[in-house]
Amino acid sequence: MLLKLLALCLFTFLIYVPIAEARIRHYKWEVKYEYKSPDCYKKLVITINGKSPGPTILAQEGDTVIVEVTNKLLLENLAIHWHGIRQIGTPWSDGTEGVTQCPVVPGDTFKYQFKVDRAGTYLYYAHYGMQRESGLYGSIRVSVRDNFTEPFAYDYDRSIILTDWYHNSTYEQATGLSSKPFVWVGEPQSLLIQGKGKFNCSSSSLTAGTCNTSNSECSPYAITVIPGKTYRLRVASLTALSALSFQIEGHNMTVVEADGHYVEPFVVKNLFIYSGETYSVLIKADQDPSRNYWMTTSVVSRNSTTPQGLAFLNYYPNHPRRSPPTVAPAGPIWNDRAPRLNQSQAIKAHHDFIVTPPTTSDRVIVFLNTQNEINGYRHWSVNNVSFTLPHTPYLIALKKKLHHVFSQTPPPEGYDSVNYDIYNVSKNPNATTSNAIYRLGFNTTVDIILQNANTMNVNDSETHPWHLHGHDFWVLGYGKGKFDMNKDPKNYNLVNPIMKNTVPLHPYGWTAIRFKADNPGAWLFHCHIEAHFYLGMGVVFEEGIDKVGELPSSIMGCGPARNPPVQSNLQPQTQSHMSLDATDKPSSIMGCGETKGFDKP
Ligand SMILES: *[C@@H]1O[C@H](CO)[C@@H](O)[C@H](O)[C@H]1NC(C)=O
Ligand SMILES: *[C@@H]1O[C@H](CO)[C@@H](O)[C@H](O)[C@H]1NC(C)=O
Ligand SMILES: *[C@@H]1O[C@H](CO)[C@@H](O)[C@H](O)[C@H]1NC(C)=O
Ligand SMILES: *[C@@H]1O[C@H](CO)[C@@H](O)[C@H](O)[C@H]1NC(C)=O
Ligand SMILES: *[C@@H]1O[C@H](CO)[C@@H](O)[C@H](O)[C@H]1NC(C)=O
Ligand SMILES: *[C@@H]1O[C@H](CO)[C@@H](O)[C@H](O)[C@H]1NC(C)=O
Ligand SMILES: *[C@@H]1O[C@H](CO)[C@@H](O)[C@H](O)[C@H]1NC(C)=O
Ligand SMILES: *[C@@H]1O[C@H](CO)[C@@H](O)[C@H](O)[C@H]1NC(C)=O
Ligand SMILES: *[C@@H]1O[C@H](CO)[C@@H](O)[C@H](O)[C@H]1NC(C)=O
Ligand SMILES: *[C@@H]1O[C@H](CO)[C@@H](O)[C@H](O)[C@H]1NC(C)=O
Ligand SMILES: *[C@@H]1O[C@H](CO)[C@@H](O)[C@H](O)[C@H]1NC(C)=O
Ligand SMILES: *[C@@H]1O[C@H](CO)[C@@H](O)[C@H](O)[C@H]1NC(C)=O
Ligand SMILES: [Cu+2]
Repeated sequence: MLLKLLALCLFTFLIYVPIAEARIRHYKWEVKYEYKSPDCYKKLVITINGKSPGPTILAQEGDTVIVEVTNKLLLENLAIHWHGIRQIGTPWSDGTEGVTQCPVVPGDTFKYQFKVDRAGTYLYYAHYGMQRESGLYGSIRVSVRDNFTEPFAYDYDRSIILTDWYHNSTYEQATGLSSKPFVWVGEPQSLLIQGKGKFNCSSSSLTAGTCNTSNSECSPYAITVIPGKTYRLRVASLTALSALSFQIEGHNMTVVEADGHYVEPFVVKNLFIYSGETYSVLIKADQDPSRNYWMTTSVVSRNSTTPQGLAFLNYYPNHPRRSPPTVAPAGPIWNDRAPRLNQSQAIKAHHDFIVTPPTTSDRVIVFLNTQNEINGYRHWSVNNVSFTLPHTPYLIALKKKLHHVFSQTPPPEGYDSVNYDIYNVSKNPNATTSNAIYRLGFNTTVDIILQNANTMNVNDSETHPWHLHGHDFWVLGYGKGKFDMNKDPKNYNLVNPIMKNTVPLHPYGWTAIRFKADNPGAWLFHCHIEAHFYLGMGVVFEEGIDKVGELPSSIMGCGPARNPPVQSNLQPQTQSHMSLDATDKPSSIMGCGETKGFDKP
């Protein structure tokens, strides 16, 4: 125990270096596998400094965050994505393996450095294969500038992350998904709230010692509240598969923030939340204080067998482990789509914080979301193309003009909307795999229409949460059925659209978004469901590659020789600018495929 504490002290430290207003938040993380029992079932979990969820990054708007990550996974590569952070001027720190960097190989230390330029609720997690669902994730909470007043008031600020949890390893899952016949991952065994859930250990035949409901690691998560106080609860979802409904028994929630943007407040009894989304809700501890209340998550959009996720809202001074005297309220009907679409449409920018979108766009790309088969292997695709990552990350390939390392045939801008029946099972025999990308004119305005369709099962269409790296986009609208290019754009919300980085595509529906291609780099846009992206549901956008600063050469490559020692005496000038020509650049994004040893001094 003492040794563990000492190790923690050595690896967990935080330095505040004041530079005028902005500061540097410096973290050192050690990532490894450990046996944990988050839902009472013992399995290997990826931890950061011994924890899953990992430490919360606390910063203030304008600060620079530096995270030095040491990969102690022994046999597995690593990359960490900073979800919602646009990485303006630091596209090499996006942490997207295959797009912006080579993986961090076991034993290596990688230094991520970026500016958190906007207050809000963000996330981080592994972005290598399906690694995220092994437990490497956490919150980033960026507070407002000192003299800034938010459009709502609260007494305390809390963060929770909602996940789903599988007992099979990512290796077992990836093997099944990549096999013929296809083995689907199935519904998760549990739902976790801030890394804690409860599996019914007696419900299946388990080896003795692998599942114990008395294990303190799986006692329900509790948020303690003081009667009468108002809490800002930052709720995020990082599920591998499930769309969720989050609810607090007896307490309404006022939605005030979404993906780092202030929302025109509205009250909900339950919050629908999709993987990759973050919300802040306000709750008032104004109920009978003599008892505790249930906080629940329930799967929606899938006919799931997974039991509800349970946590407690603990009214002080009741014991935090004291179970509420009631039966946990059931979630909404899983296949009732109307309230989900309604909530999506209800999210508008706060009237004092509207960022007006450009009224027209320069390019419209339609993405038909389907499930396909290619040579008998199951895939997910957009416009019949199932995306694969090249061996050389795009950012490096593009910057170094290594055009032969990925397909130069432009991917389709749309699909045959006249003849395609989105309600019927489509076998899509012509689906192909490709690693081609969309090249966007720098600073142009781009519209993306996400179009949903039937899967390969009769009467089945999934919810796909789409996440864009490097940008926030305006959410112009949602609709049912097939998007009508002549009619639907007339109803776009150009008045007060919310800006987000993750948006759901509802079953058999469409979602329209708009963004400015003004952040030089290569950016992934993908479904946030682990298995769907793993099997091809994603695309990459390139914009302004010529404006990307010289890619780092000091840390090119994946071995320690190409990883120079980390500078400890960071110069305020260099750090606060994060400029493209700074000398302290992470060349550690290079070092696999053809970039190995590239530009080596
Ligand atoms: C906020 O503080 C910064 C520096 O701390 C100052 O430059 C700025 O003028 C202040 N803004 C307001 C509105 O007070
Ligand atoms: C879990 O892994 C086992 C192999 O260990 C495999 O037989 C089983 O099909 C997997 N289950 C799912 C749902 O993927
Ligand atoms: C757990 O599973 C057992 C066996 O299926 C069942 O009898 C019991 O009711 C379950 N317990 C809970 C809390 O669901
Ligand atoms: C389950 O865990 C409790 C608490 O740690 C322990 O007392 C008990 O012996 C364990 N049961 C089994 C079957 O391992
Ligand atoms: C929650 O909101 C509903 C509808 O506005 C209202 O009827 C109910 O009384 C509210 N509940 C609480 C506990 O405030
Ligand atoms: C949902 O699944 C259950 C079995 O788990 C099945 O009995 C039921 O018919 C399904 N509902 C629908 C609407 O498909
Ligand atoms: C739609 O959402 C609004 C805002 O949350 C709510 O007031 C209204 O009751 C909802 N309507 C339905 C039919 O769910
Ligand atoms: C995808 O394949 C289907 C079925 O073969 C076809 O109807 C559709 O037009 C194709 N879409 C594209 C973009 O090629
Ligand atoms: C689905 O397609 C099949 C043939 O591929 C056709 O027989 C059937 O009528 C279609 N169903 C609907 C609802 O359009
Ligand atoms: C598949 O593609 C080939 C040539 O590219 C075309 O002739 C054929 O009609 C396509 N089939 C379908 C079902 O779309
Ligand atoms: C980008 O476009 C806007 C107009 O939409 C223009 O004001 C701005 O100067 C452009 N920026 C660059 C870097 O070209
Ligand atoms: C299709 O599925 C929906 C829910 O997903 C269900 O409400 C509906 O009854 C189903 N229709 C048929 C024809 O099975
Ligand atoms: Cu998906």
